[in-house]
Amino acid sequence: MATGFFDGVEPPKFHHYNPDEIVMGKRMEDHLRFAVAYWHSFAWEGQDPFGGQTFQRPWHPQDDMGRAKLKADVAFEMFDLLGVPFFCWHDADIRPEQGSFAENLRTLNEITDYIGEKMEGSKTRLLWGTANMFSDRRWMSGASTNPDPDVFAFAAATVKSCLDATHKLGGQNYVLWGGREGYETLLNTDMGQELDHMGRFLSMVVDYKHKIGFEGQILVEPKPQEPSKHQYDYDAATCIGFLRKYGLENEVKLNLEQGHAILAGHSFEHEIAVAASEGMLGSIDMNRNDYQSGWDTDQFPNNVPEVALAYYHVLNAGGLGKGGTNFDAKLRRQSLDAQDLIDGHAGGMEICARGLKAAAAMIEDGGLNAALADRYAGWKSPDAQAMLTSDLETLAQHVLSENIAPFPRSGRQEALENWVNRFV
Ligand code: XLS
Ligand code: NI
Ligand code: NI
Repeated sequence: MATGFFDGVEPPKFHHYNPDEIVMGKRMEDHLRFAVAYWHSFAWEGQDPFGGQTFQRPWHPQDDMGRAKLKADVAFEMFDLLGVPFFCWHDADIRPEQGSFAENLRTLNEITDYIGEKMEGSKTRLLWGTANMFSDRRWMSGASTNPDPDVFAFAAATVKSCLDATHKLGGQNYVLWGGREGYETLLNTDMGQELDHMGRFLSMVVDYKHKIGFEGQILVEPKPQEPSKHQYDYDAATCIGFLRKYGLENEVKLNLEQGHAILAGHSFEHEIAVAASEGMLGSIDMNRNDYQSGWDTDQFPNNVPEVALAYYHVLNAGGLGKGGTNFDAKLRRQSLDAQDLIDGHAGGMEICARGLKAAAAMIEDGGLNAALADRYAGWKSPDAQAMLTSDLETLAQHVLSENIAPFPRSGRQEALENWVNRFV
């Protein structure tokens, strides 16, 4: 029975997103793998640092199983309206908040059974599940990095329950984002010990994944700060170093978010290129930050050239694989209507479709990749390759005996930027 929440709403009219259109030999839907983020669309009540809820949905407040089920009913109505193939959740988004671990575990099991039944009547699948280990006050000093061993244990129990639930619902990935895994002041923080605990914790997650036969990817999500002053998973490069240090580089990949890249002082394509160069691109959280405010404003994307460059690097890396494009994006708190939820997502899907098509056109045109290959062409010669296994003395001798005098060549940045402009 319909909830009535979307009564009178105009369904999305797509001009660019066409799930069945073939792009570089693959359906557009299979490239983009869109997901709705349960937390922004259904759990967030519209609060900001200066004011309380603005949305007042019929399923708020979120402390009751009946309302949690209504929320799930509305969520699946929206998934169907949008035709999205995936969704994502934190435990705290889907179950009612009722206090003790045992009670929250019981309600998590009940609501994920309910969601599993809804999935049987829907084409929408679970892209990833995750644990909210940042909102409740117990996490204020961290989850796996908390100085209190009881919180470490609580975090282990929490992730176990969320990995079990993700597995039960056929999730294709499991994400860990450490919003409180960091510090407010170094005066009270033993950073080395906290990093060791975080590494050990992640190893336990990987061990448990194998034990239960979960075939999805384990992903960590970099973000430099907010809510903590400094977060250990600062950016893609920092995460990769961390994973290597704890021997997890073949077990864990990255979930990269546009807004987090900006907070770290990078572009989104920089983060994608860093992960791709190490074979660690797992999935993406698509949103944008306000470039003036400096917060993680989690807005729906609306800049085609930026999105196109992101997908250009995704496509060059071989695509998203088991990952997807999760709209980790929320409405503005004045956008109160059910229609706004549809318009926000539909707009994001359109922008991503345009970005994907532009990226594919750039790849099919081949001009950029040809210019790149040309720039490094000198390294194709056997003599140049031999230098890489040589040594400083031999190379110094080579420069002297051949009278080597390098001749600088243009990097052609303007021409390449003009080239991109033809497609976006
Ligand atoms: C917050 C993060 C969060 C993760 C999931 O900034 O983006 O939403 O994606 O915990
Ligand atoms: Ni974020
Ligand atoms: Ni995110």
